[in-house]
Amino acid sequence: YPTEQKNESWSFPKDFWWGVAGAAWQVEGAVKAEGRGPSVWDVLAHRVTNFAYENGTADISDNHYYMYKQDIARIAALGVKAYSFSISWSRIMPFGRGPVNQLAIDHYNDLINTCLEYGVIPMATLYHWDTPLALQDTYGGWLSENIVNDFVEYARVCYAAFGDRVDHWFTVNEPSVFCNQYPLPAMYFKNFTIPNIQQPFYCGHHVLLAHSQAYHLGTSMMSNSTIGWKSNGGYKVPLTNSSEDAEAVQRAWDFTEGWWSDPIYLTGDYNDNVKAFVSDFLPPFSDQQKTAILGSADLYAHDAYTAQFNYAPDGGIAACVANSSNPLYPACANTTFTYSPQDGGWLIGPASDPLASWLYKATEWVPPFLHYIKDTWAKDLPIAVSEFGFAEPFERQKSYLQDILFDPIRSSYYHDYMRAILIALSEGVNVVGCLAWSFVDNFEWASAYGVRFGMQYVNFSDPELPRYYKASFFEYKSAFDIYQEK
Ligand code: GBH
Repeated sequence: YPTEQKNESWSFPKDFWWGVAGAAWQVEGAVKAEGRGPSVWDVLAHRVTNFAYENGTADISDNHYYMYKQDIARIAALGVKAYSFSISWSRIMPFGRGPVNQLAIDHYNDLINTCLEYGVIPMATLYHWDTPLALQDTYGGWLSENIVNDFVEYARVCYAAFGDRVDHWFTVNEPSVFCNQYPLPAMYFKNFTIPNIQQPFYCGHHVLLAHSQAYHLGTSMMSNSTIGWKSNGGYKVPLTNSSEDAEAVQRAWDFTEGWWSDPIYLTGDYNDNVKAFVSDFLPPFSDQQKTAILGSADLYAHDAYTAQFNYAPDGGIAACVANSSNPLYPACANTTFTYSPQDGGWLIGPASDPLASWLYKATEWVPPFLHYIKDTWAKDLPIAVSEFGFAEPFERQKSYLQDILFDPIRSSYYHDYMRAILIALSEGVNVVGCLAWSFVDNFEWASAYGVRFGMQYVNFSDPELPRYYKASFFEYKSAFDIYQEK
């Protein structure tokens, strides 16, 4: 590599949380251990044929439930400052509500204490998609307003048990992803009579209510807490400079980040595009609900992986309407991740892999993206990149260990992404931390073990599940160390 000149005007602030992230269902395994109740994902993986790649399950996955001490030791050995994990709701409350499972409390207590012993800041997400199956079966999970109280009670148990040592909380991970997962496959889950296209929006409504109440509860129970939620999406670039494509970009913002961020940071209510779409079937938020939603976050946390092009559908809105889809809905804001002549040469990554076609290394868009988040929603609040990461193309997974461990595309992603954060910082965007997804290869939802995001390789064929650092972990470390304020 050519030697780079250090840019003396760049630095990561002293208290910048340079960290890594994971999520309960993707890394823990031990799905039947110590009183855990099932979640919807256990059913999706076990019962729905081909729902997960090669019908993989997360029954064992990384076995992090038992290997967390060594996992924390291995990240601490590289100087990692923060570990963002999620708590499994159906471990804490096997039925989603009612009895609390003390073994699960003991488990997360020990995980948190281990972080603290190693000087790693623990950051907890309450919900990363693993809805307790009992709640889905009883009332349809997030489709029902009943989940609001149950989520808040679950949050109360977690704050009471862990809030003396955990200051950083996220309520929900990426609601536009898990809400768009509704309807769940009808054969295996009760069909809750709400029309399919409306289901994501019922889910979203209850997420905003549950999040906002859990936020206020946490603020009242803990004195030093920082509580947020994790947004997702990516920088949206108009494919051409036509006004139709500009409108498509706006629709795309409105139905991803804006669906949540406009209520939480701007108005307490949906943006006009979402409102117009949902007004036929959803009750409006009451004034009291709006007041609770507005301002219910101490930071703007974004899982910001990539960028995308958006463009109006062929034939424009008229064609969308003719196809009887609502012109406001994102179906009328087409998204492409494909290489485009104006993209400045995004490096082909797993986008060439059918299992991760959404992911390009588009780090040149990170500074404008962070500015957009600041100008549009965060304003004076801190911004965190609460997940970012890259999967090497699928072909490499099947090749030799030395190829897997030397992961140049992921390495260059982390290198360039860290530079992009430095640029944004130097331009006055208050980025307080970044959390790399992920510290180990893990169960990548529908892509199961077919797509690997880890900065550590895990040999899933070896019952000991050994971890091996990949080159990208060291790249991530040096990209931080060089610019860390001493
Ligand atoms: C994160 O989501 C998740 O929080 C984490 O659990 C996951 O492991 C990680 O990303 C890596 O994927 O295939 O075109 O339908 C990132 C946001 C939203 C990106 C859904 C992929 C599917 C796009 N993800 N999206 S597409």
